[in-house]
Amino acid sequence: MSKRISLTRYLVEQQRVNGHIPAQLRLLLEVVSRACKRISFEVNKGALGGVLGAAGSENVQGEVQKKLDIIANEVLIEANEWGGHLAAMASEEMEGIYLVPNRYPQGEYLLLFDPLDGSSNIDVNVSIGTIFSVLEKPQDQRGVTVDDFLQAGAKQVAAGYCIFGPQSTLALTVGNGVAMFTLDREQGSFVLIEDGVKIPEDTKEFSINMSNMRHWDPAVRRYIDECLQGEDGPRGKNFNMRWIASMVADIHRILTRGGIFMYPWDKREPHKPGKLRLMYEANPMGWLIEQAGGAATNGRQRILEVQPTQLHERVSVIMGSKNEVERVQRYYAEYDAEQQAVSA
Ligand code: AHM
Ligand code: MG
Repeated sequence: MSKRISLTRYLVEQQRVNGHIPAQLRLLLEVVSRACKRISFEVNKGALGGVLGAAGSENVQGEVQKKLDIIANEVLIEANEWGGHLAAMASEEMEGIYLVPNRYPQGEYLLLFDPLDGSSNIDVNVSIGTIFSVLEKPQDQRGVTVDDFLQAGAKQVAAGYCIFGPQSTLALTVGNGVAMFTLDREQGSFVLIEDGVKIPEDTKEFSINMSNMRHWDPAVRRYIDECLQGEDGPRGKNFNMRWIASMVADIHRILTRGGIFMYPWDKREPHKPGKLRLMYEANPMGWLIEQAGGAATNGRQRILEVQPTQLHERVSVIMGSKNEVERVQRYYAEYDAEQQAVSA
């Protein structure tokens, strides 16, 4: 039998052998993975654990919270607040930042998470997941404020997600490629299933909510129109479509077999740059995708270079197989150039 490598061993190797992560970050990622394990067990109980359904509350963005959104948020906070690795946390489900109480030791990191992404899928037994991102606390003596969190995605020191599907699988990057670990429920530990994950540069699969087609801008319409024309169109090949409505599940598929994922700006709420959140969704997923050889853009700028101006900032998202993402970016550039020419 081939040797099984646990997440614990992988992290120790990242610290000792490759010198890639400090001990504090390794320990923090251990705690996050333990929280993911607990969330996985809660998700698995479903109706038997009384965890399904709405909680009767709304989060800061006015979205209905599910019981499991709240449970997952609490699990992540409880697991992380006393460990001594963190200074503060921020969550899609909380309005402000959560400072580690001063009765606990303070650490040097900031943890951001979407405790349970794909909430609309919780009650229908479709894959959902936890997404997380780790930043360093800026080095000064002040207490932590929201401003400390407003760092571009390129500053992340770790990012990942845990998908709760037929298997619970954790994907992680510390800037040294992407590794995936599946939860062995009998042993209670995450076991390495793939290291050096690579996304094919080309794809025949796109992922977008087609019901929003009439609201898209012309660059996105052009790209999807061409895909839909298949062999008879300019792309000269047939495309397949998948939309799970859980970003974690769509990105997991793309890390596994390639594809392009898009949740672009659209006209329904024109003042918002997009639906998805920069700090909890786009940044961690964008870094994973780049670390696996893919690309991530908002159409006009690399996602990891977008400077956040608020905690719950939203962003237009286009990420996945490199050549397809670059094509969409080119369509944006061509459209912008046409518009400029018209107005000149
Ligand atoms: P959530 O974090 O509230 O679950 O929202 C994010 C989700 C993504 O996982 C998914 O890609 C998208 O929203 C689906 O949106 P839609 O229902 O508009 O297709
Ligand atoms: Mg969510």
